[in-house]
Amino acid sequence: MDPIKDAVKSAAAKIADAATPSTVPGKPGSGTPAVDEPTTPREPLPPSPEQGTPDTRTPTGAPTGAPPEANAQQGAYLTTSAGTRLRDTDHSLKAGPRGPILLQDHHFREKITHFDHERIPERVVHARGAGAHGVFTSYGTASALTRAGFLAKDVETPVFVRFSTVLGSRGSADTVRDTRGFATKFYTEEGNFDLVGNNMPVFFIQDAIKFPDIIHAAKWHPDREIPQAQSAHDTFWDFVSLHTEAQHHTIWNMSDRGIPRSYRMMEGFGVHTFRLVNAAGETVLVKFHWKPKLGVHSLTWEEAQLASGVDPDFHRRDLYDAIEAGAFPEWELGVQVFPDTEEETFAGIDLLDPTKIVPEELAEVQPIGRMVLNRTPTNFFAESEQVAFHLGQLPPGIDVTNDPLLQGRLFSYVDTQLTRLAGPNFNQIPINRPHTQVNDMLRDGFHQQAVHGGVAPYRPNSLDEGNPSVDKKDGFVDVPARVAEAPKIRQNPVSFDDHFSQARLFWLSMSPVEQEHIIRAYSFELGKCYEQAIKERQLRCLARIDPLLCSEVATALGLPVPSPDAPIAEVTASPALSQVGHEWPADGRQIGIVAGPDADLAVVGSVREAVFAAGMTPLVIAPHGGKLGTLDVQRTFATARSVEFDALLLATAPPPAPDAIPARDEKAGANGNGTVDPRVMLLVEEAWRHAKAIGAWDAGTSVLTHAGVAGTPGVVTAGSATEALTAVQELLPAHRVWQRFL
Ligand code: HDE
Repeated sequence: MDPIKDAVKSAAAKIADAATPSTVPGKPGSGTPAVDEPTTPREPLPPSPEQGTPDTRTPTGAPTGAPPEANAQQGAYLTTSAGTRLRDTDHSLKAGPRGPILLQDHHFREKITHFDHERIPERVVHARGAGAHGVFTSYGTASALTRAGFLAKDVETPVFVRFSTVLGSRGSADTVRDTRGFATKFYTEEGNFDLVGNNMPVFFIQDAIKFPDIIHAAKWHPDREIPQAQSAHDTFWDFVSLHTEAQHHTIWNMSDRGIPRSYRMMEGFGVHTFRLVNAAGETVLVKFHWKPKLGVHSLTWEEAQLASGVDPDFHRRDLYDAIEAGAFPEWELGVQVFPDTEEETFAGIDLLDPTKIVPEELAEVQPIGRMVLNRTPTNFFAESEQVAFHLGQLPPGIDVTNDPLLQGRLFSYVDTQLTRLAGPNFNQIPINRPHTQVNDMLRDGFHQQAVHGGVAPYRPNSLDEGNPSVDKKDGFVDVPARVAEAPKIRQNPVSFDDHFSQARLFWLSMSPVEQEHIIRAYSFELGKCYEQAIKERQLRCLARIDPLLCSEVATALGLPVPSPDAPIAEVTASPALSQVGHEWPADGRQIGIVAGPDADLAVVGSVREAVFAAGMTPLVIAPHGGKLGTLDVQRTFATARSVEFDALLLATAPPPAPDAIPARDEKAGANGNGTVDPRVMLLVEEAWRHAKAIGAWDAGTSVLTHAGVAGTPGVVTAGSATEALTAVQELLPAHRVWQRFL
């Protein structure tokens, strides 16, 4: 049995008798717009089927029973914010048609005043991000370790996840080289649990007091406010080369992990060590890991740069489109478990040092549950922007350790919301409302949503007959961990002094092609620095990590190769850190299909449906927009760039289209051979350069010959569309045709 052939056959049958072939994601609204302006009053449109909203809870966590639409605007008519219907919102109230606007125009003033205050401060870090709703299902495998109810067997917990970059402003590009945030809010029945992690398991600093320093260094220069959203500049390298505990995180950023292909293809890490406590009061130390179902994959550096211009919303769009297409992003949550000993070390690794990992080969990641993201937000601001994560939101059964980075974060995450969300009541915003009863004795403050009853928000009280009580049985457990007797001192443990051994471990764990990418990343970033002293200082750090890495980057910079000023650490590699050499599902991948009027359009239609049937998204690329026969065109030769596609299929060799002239489209200036449209040639060359699978049939195969790529690895010259698609599908699980990079 051949599933692709079957899919092609059944899709072909479907196309033959159906008027509604599958549609690609990206529909902007839930309605169908008419060309003429609609004039008949109607109720607001419902959300699109893939959209979710915050649960309809009161500010104090009670279910309201209202449908999700109750969160949104009501009624068919335009009103003031106080609900009065309006006759006109197009003209201000003036003293005659040519007169000044009257101060009495309360509608004008309300409309403009509210508009003037639409923006709130963006996050100090992680300003650029995107969120989605989902559900976490626990396997129960952690229930012996923790009393947390949501980790008991088969318990389902709603979640909201926000992914982000760290350095850029809200409007910056998604695909810059940076760490990514991976913050999850579990709405558990014992209160919200916020697991606020990153896509890298280590951090730049060991002590929270250094956070403003690293961020001031990594963000733009304060005089010119450049560069935006990248670390390739003097202040970043100045800091990390001096404050060498940053070197381990820095090499992660310089690796392919710094430019993920998709949020769906990122690992997540809690970074710090946490303490779990079970019903018997027994404790273990753990590190949290999110493992993506689709594997960990990255863009190439050139793709990342192109995407920043062609589609700055690359990761956002990918997340939303995947959910809309039903390719729901999925992760397994796992823990590395360590005995809770007095030294708080494992295999000689200090578990309180957030610049260190414990290799998975030493402590395997044990799966404890599965998260599926299945709804996009209905309103970006209300959900992704107003969601407020806080490390201190922990359910009974999960506690913190003395990691000095974690300890500082426990302060910062509430503090920052006071400005960003304008007051202390941010947990009453719909997306932050717990899905359980709230009785907190916190009162008043800006934007208070609750109407608190009673007269005694204090304890002890008798006037409210003792309400609220503390719960000595099931309440939050502060584990009575021992604190060693010690002087009060501004100092780190000695074990924190090792800044290079794990940077070397990471380097040694990479495949040759990944090492090449790291060399190039350092060369690019340091090459963008102005000051030679900073480059020389960073080269000294690289000399402590690896001689080859150091000498290759020094050569690129045109600088002498320094000798290490201390012996290079002897470490064992951790193969689990490499992204290459595994195979993963290709769900939600985007397949570009080059077609034209001369292609066999029935076959193109069948291929398109087969791609859908395989859980991926086909995008038809044609000389012009609109339709090719009965097929909808998604991209034109002028708008398509290879970065959007995970693989390319060619159904024909389209001749130059009428707009293939450089004055209209500069891309047409490249690669013209007069036979094939030059933009198609560019598409193929880029896809080839980025090591993507390419398949062609019929006249499409001649494009491969013209481009000089026929017969090279991962380029399929096929006798039929089915053969081409099958071969490309076999190549996709490896993510790229890695041989092309060697
Ligand atoms: Fe954060 N971090 N952080 N951070 N962080 C914030 O909180 C902070 C750190 C992380 O999608 C801020 O609400 C300090 C490590 C994510 O809304 C702020 C320190 C890790 C997000 C803040 C750290 C993170 C934030 C900014 C050093 C990975 C985005 C806005 C002690 C484990 C959450 C906000 C979202 C956001 C402070 C270090 C992850 C200012 C002081 C380590 C994913 O409170």
